[in-house]
This record gives sequence, structure tokens and C-alpha cells, in this order.
Amino acid sequence: MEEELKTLVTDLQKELSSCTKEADVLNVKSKYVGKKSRIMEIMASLKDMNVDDKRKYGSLINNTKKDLERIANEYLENLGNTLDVNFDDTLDYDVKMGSLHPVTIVAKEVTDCLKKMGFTIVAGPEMDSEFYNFEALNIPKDHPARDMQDTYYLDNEMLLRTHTSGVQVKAMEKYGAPLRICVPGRVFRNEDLDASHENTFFQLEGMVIDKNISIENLVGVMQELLREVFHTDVKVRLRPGFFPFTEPSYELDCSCLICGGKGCPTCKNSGWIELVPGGMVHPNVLRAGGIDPEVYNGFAFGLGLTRLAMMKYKIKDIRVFNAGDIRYLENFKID
Ligand code: FA5
Repeated sequence: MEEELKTLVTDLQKELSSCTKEADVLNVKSKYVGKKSRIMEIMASLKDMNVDDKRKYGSLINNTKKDLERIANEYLENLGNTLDVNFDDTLDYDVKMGSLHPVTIVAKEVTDCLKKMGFTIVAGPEMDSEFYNFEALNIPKDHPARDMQDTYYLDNEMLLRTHTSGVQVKAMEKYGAPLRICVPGRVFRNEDLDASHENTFFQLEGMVIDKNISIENLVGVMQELLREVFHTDVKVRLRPGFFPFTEPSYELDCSCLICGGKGCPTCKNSGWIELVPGGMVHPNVLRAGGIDPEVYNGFAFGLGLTRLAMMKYKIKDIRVFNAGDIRYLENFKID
């Protein structure tokens, strides 16, 4: 076994030394560490070895695989450097600097702020099951709350997630309690479009599970977060809301920064923009995540990231975000 592993490394080096093109290196790399390579076969055979052999060869096999990858990658990198010799930096290349999308900028500000408060950033899939998107969140098949979040149902029995809340139960299952996570991500709804409604937009879920958590903790986090994004105190209001997965639930609105609260098409003349709904995590949701509601409780919120970017940059119509107009997006540079 030791001999064979050593030979694999020397054979790889020999074959690489005659490669002059990136494509050749990639082919050799795939031959030695790809899915059908000998090292993968050897790795697969580990499970059938007896305990002594597993102990003897396990790390040797793993290290050899890492060595093979490293050697191929180094060769690839060196090849790239050699090719750069032909780069003529006296030519006047027309290099256009890109800029971050405004939603990306706002998402970074929010997650940086939450990280300082001890939140870990986690991700969830954009295509999800009905279970995580609805059922685990106390929204059974015939529940009217499904109508408020109509979406695109796929042929493979999955759906495009309507909110980032689907990560709540997944995270509880994976990490248990206590827990402090935030989940930025794209979500989808079968929605009539207008100045403040898109069918594809961004949210950021926040969730804290611990002992003796109260709604005051949630309001504190919200205030800190909005102060960080707007660099000033923003007028907000809390009103009762309804979500099957939080009890009690509330809606936090911020005064419309487009019209200063006077009323405009963006805020539908109300002077307020619905920004962050949230509440205390429902005991059924804690149970679905395997957490005992007699011991732990917590809060969750679902920040409308795209709406937050609208307010921050005073963008009147949400549809510009997905229009892909570079002339528009170029206006957003971070200092
Ligand atoms: C939800 O999506 C819940 N998952 C939020 C939540 C999380 C409640 C955790 C309790 C606990 P809602 O449908 O209200 O809730 O959407 C949340 C936010 O996303 C809204 O406040 C709004 O800012 C934004 N939003 C909703 N629909 C759209 C849309 N069509 N276009 C742009 N932003 C939207």
C-alpha cells in the first residue's frame, strides 16, 4: 500500500512535468484525484478494511490525496505565472471597475453589526421543501397563511423559498440550543409587482434561542441594527402582527425615508414602510427543531433587506434592483 501511494505521487509529478497548457494540467489532475481516480478507489476501499488496517492506512491515504491535490494545484498556479510573462502592461486596457450591489452593501453592514453581537452567519437553500418552508413553521397545508406567501412550486416537489425563515428549524436541528444565527438570502414570491413589491428579493433572518429571552432583547437588537445602517436614529413603530411561527408576533415599520413620512407611492401614502416582522419563537417550532420549549425560548425576525436598501439609498422603486442596469448600480460605491 505504502509503495503504491508513493508511486501515485511520483507518477503525477512525472506527467505534470510534460504539461504546458492549463487544460493538460486539469486533465492530469482529474486522472489522479478525480472521482474515478485510483486514490478515490483506495479511499473507498477503506471502509472494508479491518480496524487495524484502517488505523494504519487511514491518515496515510488521506494525506496522499491532499498531496496529490496540492501538487497539481501548485503546478497550475506556476503555469499561470509563467504565462503572465506575455502580459503587456504598457497597453492601455480599458478596465471598468465594478461596484457592489446596494443590497450586498446593506447585507454586509447588517451582518457585520450582528456578528459583533455574537450572531453566526449561516446559509440556507433557495430551493427548499414544503416541510421547512411551511410545515415545520406551524403552517400546515390548508393554513390560510400559505396564501400570503404564494410561490413557485417545482416539478421535483420542492419550492422556491418564500422567506429565510425556513432555516430556523434546520439550524435548530443542526446546532441545538443555545443558538444565535443570522441568515441573509434571496427569496421568491408569486407576487403582483409594484414600487415596493418584487417577486425576487432579499431577506435576513435573525434568531436567538436561549434561556429567559424576552421581546426587549429583540427590540434592542433591532435598534442597534438600524442605527448601524442609517448612522442615525430612525423613527420606528411596533404594531401587533400575525405569523403562525411566532407568538406573540409584531411588525416593525420605519418611517418612509423617501418622503420623510408624508406619504408617497413607495409607502402607499401611509408614511411607513414595513421592514422587520418578528416575535417570540412559537413552542411548536422549537419542538420541530428538537428543542424543549419548557427550557428554552427565543425570538426571530425577518428583515426585508431589499426594502432596507431602498430606504438607505432613497430608491423609489424596488424594481431597479433586479433590472441589471449598470449605469444605475454604478452609483453605489462604498467609501
Ligand atoms: C416573512 O417573510 C416572515 N418570514 C418574517 C418573520 C421572520 C416573522 C421571523 C417572524 C419571525 P413577511 O412576509 O412580512 O414575513 O416579509 C418580511 C419582510 O420582507 C417584509 O417586512 C418586507 O420588508 C419584505 N418583503 C415581503 N414581501 C416583499 C416583496 N414582495 N418585495 C420586497 N420585499 C418584501
